[in-house]
Amino acid sequence: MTAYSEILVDTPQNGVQLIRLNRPQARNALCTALLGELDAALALAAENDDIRVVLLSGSEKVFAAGADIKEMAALDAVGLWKDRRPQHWQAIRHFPKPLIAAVNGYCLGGGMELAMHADIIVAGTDARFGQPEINLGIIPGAGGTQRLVRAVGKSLAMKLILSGQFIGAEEALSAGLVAEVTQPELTLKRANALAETIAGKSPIALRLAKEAILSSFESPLSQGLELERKAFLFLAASQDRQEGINAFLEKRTPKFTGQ
Ligand code: DAK
Repeated sequence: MTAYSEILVDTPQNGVQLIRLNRPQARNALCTALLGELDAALALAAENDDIRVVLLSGSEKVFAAGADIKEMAALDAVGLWKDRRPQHWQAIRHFPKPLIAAVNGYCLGGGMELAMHADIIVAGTDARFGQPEINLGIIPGAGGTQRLVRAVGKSLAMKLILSGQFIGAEEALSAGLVAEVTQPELTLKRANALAETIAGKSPIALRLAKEAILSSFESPLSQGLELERKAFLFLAASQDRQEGINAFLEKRTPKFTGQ
């Protein structure tokens, strides 16, 4: 059993692993230890066939207030050179299963970048999204300049990153940053219901769908279409595809095994 101090890792239920950021005294600021634990928990989740989807949340009041500013302040050039955080971010980026973020309250800086590493964001109406790094004389360092512009377009990304201003959940929804907005007390419940729905699908199809969608950010359309075609063909060899089709024809619910 892995022991964690900065995150809470629940027992998986119905194929969903809930991971909660748990540094309330620092508004869930993403210190290196927290990122390391998240990296480790995701590595275990990636290997565990009982886990089909990971649900990531903060507390009821804050998702995460960004990188740990106190820790960052203590890093000199050599400290930054040895910094392990980029490796942890890489691991989060490469997590192969669906990752859903349930966001309540502040979701700022590195916290917003973490939410943007998720495949789907479900937010409470109390969520506040922002990239306030500019107020510290820095810029986003975990992909914010790249992912935010892809999520919401140039003008709003520029406004958020250059001004440090926040937006609320409804604006984030209309901009395409989040997939769904709920009452704050229902955020986790709603995100969990979505996670359970996804967890019932074929794990192989989920993995390939995620890979294909993410590849659209990296490659020209022709290459993305080629990847999709090959993934589609690959799935023809899976038992899950047979099961999905048989279940439809037999008018029953499919039971996907990941084979
Ligand atoms: N880091 C460290 N401590 C933080 C913190 C943070 N980001 N945010 C809050 N805290 C601490 C406060 O210092 C305070 O500690 P004590 O004074 O009690 O010891 C405690 O949490 C409570 O904070 P507040 O009193 O301020 O709480 P409020 O509820 O009034 O306000 C707030 C909540 C989230 C609005 C406020 O705390 C705030 O503005 N926090 C800072 C937000 C911010 O500027 N975030 C951006 C940080 S820069 C990189 C990857 C990523 C990044 C950089 C590099 N690489 C891989 C290279 C990302 C950079 C950032 O995110």
